[in-house]
Amino acid sequence: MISERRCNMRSRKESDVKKVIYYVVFVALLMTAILGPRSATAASCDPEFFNSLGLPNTVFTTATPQVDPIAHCEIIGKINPRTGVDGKPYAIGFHLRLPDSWNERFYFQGGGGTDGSIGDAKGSGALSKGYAVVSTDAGHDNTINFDPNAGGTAAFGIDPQARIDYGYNAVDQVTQTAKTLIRDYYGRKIAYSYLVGCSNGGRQGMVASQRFPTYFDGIVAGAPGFNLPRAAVAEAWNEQALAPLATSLSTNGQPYLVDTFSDADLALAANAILAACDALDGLVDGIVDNYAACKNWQVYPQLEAIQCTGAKTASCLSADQIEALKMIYAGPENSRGKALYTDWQWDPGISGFTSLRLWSLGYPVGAPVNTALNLTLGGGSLPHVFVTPPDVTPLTGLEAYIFGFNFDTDAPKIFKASGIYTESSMEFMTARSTDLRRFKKQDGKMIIYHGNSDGVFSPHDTINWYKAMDERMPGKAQSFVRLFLVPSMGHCGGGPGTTVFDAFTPLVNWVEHGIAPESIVSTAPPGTPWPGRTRPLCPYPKQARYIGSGDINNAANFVCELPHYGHGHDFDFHHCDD
Ligand SMILES: [Ca+2]
Repeated sequence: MISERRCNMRSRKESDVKKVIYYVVFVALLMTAILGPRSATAASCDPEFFNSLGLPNTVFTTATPQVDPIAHCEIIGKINPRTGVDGKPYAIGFHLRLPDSWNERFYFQGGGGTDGSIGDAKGSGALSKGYAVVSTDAGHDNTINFDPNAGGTAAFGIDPQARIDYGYNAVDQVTQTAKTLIRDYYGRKIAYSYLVGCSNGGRQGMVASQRFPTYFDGIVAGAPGFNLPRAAVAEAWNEQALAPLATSLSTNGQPYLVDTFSDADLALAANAILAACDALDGLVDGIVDNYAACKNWQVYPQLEAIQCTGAKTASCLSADQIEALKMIYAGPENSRGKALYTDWQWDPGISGFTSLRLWSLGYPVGAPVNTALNLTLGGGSLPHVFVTPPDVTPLTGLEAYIFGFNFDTDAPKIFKASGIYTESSMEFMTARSTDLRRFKKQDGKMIIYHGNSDGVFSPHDTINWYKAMDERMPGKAQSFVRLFLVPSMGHCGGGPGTTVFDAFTPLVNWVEHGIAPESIVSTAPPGTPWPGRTRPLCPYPKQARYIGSGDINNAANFVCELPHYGHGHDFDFHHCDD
């Protein structure tokens, strides 16, 4: 607008007058910003000040000056305190930190799992850089709402409002409240707003981009559980695929899964996948960069090559183990063969802790206790939060619930609404819309990342959504949303790959300086076969490819380019189409 006005100026004199006016207005605004009415002093960091703002249905329990890691005001409060249908108190708790040296930016720190704790509100270092950071329990408190007779920390799913708060309303309420508090505290506008999260926090990011597209300028959505109820069905599928391998019972009298695959067995599977797919990207380096080409027809023969011909030994997998892997990677289906989620990516990260070990198998704790998150976290959330009405189950019955979950009669309950539960979990939990026009229109930018060996959310589900969104937008997804697949990475981190990277700084550069991320450098941490190795992560559908010379442990010798498909096979994944 200013440049248009400049073009229309008729005389030098008028131009000079306007310059003076602009200068005076600019100085006045500057002085207001510096000296003007602002309450940003440590003296106002007390609950009375925040209560005096008169925010409806909001109670402040704490406002305390803090000095660690930098000087700031720490605020803890509750929105909409109320009594749930189970007679227990509920509220949307939040934790806000307002640094004395504020950089005029707002950072929403995404939650994780089924939430229930207010988080540290330090934003993985963002607070130290001057960001005002908020985190939230998403509408329930694990110390209050825990019920051993109703799924433990998943008991909040009995309360319809707590479901909706968890699904999307907490993101809405906490963002609005935090933004108001920040503006009132500093007496200044927020220059940029960000949401950064992984897993359920990544889901919150996608929820924000679709339901509240004007709230954030930039979003990092890691391993987003944007289709979580379907993924929860897949969790049950995996456990039932593994159950026949169990040779003993858990303390709850159910198949004990921890030893159905040893770590050595998972390494055998990883080596079979490497044998099938490592070289497809042009470089044998222990990483499958051309994941698009790594499919069943490549991997099955290599798995069958390591099948035991006699008794199980350390150097072979049993036929039942291989069958279970094929079932898991194909994804859940009902008895009519209809896919209920999606299939998964064959990737050597299968041997990493945050893949099958953490989610489907579990890890040993001494006693025969099933520790797989699919049986504990998923065991609580599937019956209490995702099916409607909730199937109230005591903690000791969660394993039996998952092993008995029926893919014909129980799986459809994630689409059901009934009685006081007016929204199905596929409504209140998901962020599957491909229409991101409003987010794009207000210049929103989003970076999504996803590990190819994620143990709970399939990278194919995220890829399928991205492809559909790109078609809908149409073909303009790259201009505002970029998806980075991370070879060998499990859920939100971990795995034998270059799994350490910073997605937030590239997002800020994109939002504030218009520099779109063409690649993100990642590093292999200690514990991987090549600590210190660096690689570019590439925006889908591009993949990292070696230039043919130079150190293969240096990202500088790789470029991001479109995959070499080869063999005439397309890149469409098997997926559900409800
Ligand atoms: Ca390779």
